[in-house]
Amino acid sequence: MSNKDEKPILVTSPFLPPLEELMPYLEKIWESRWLTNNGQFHKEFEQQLTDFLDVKYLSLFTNGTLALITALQEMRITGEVITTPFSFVATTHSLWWNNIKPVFVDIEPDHYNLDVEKIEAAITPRTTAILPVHIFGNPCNVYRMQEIADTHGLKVIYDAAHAFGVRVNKNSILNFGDLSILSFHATKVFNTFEGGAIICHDEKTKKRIDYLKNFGFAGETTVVGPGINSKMNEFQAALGLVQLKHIDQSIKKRREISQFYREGLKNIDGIFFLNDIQNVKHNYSYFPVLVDEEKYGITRDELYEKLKENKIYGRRYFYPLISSFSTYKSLSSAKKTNLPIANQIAEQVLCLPIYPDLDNSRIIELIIR
Ligand code: T4K
Repeated sequence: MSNKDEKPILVTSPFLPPLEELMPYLEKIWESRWLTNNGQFHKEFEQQLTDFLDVKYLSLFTNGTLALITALQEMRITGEVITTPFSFVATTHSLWWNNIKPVFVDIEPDHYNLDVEKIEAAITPRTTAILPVHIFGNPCNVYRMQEIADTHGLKVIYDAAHAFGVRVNKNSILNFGDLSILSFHATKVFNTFEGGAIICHDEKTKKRIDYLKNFGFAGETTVVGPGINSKMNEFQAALGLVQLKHIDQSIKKRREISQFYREGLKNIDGIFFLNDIQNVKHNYSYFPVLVDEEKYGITRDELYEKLKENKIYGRRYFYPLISSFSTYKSLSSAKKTNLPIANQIAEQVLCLPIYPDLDNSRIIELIIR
């Protein structure tokens, strides 16, 4: 087959269950005319997801960004927050929406997460929290992070948008820190078209989060704060219930595709990829590689273009760094000299396509040649 006839391969392709599995749920929604505001499917999905993820309390949201913004509000975070520049821009935007100053700290070169050993130097009297990201689903150093937070009296809110189902030493990654947020966007391992959640560890906190996502209502006539509307609707919740039946299989297939990539790319000079970490259950949400121009012979951007010419659309997540966007680049912590590793990784990273039914052999062949 000529290149012209090849079907494009995008960086991801959302998993969708067979439509007939969803239809009975839609019929129920149509019958009941209960479309949103803590409906039956919302209740069921919230409970099933809490059990599936092995967490204590979880509140569903309409997307991950509103979950992040609300998580910061719930903890009453103000002043300065230490965060990573190597993430999707929504992480830092959630601070901006709360009038909080982001303070960027560099990442570590092994898994591209916030470098815990560089956090203390960035703490000031105005620092109130740390907002780390389990980037590409790889866990941050959660134990050391907590030690630092405890020493300095800081909250930790994890952006776990990539970390659905990830476990460390058999414990859900979502059980660390004060709060964690998830995203169920179309491009994520687990999707409800759009969607998200906040995970917390006690009932009172969940109650307040539930008020905040519903305009601050704590009863028919009581408003306890300036809440927003970030409720998940019944359609999203119904889809979530059906998706949950397929998620284990879906992650298993992603794992096989990751292994195939690793096998195929292992002897290529100048192409680096991440291996599984001992005692971590991964979700294989992304397959980032680093391109070393000197060893591989062409730059990351040249490889990106070459794949594109062959209708393979990898993505340079997360380039450019958040710290280089106009909203944030004037911050003193955004300087390149403060973030050498993040700048280097952002120049070299390319996320290769990964999704359950992908045949990645052509991608590997193109990278080898
Ligand atoms: N924190 C982190 C660390 C995040 O990564 C994200 C979101 C958030 C917070 C915020 O969570 P949400 O508010 O989104 O729930 C995408 C997603 O829009 C975004 O959700 C995600 N991170 C980010 C990493 O990726 P783009 O700008 O790359 O999306 P887009 O439209 O270019 O799509 C990417 C690829 O996926 C394309 O090749 C096409 C394919 N695709 C996309 C959609 C929407 C499909 O095949 N079907 C689809 O429906 O941001």
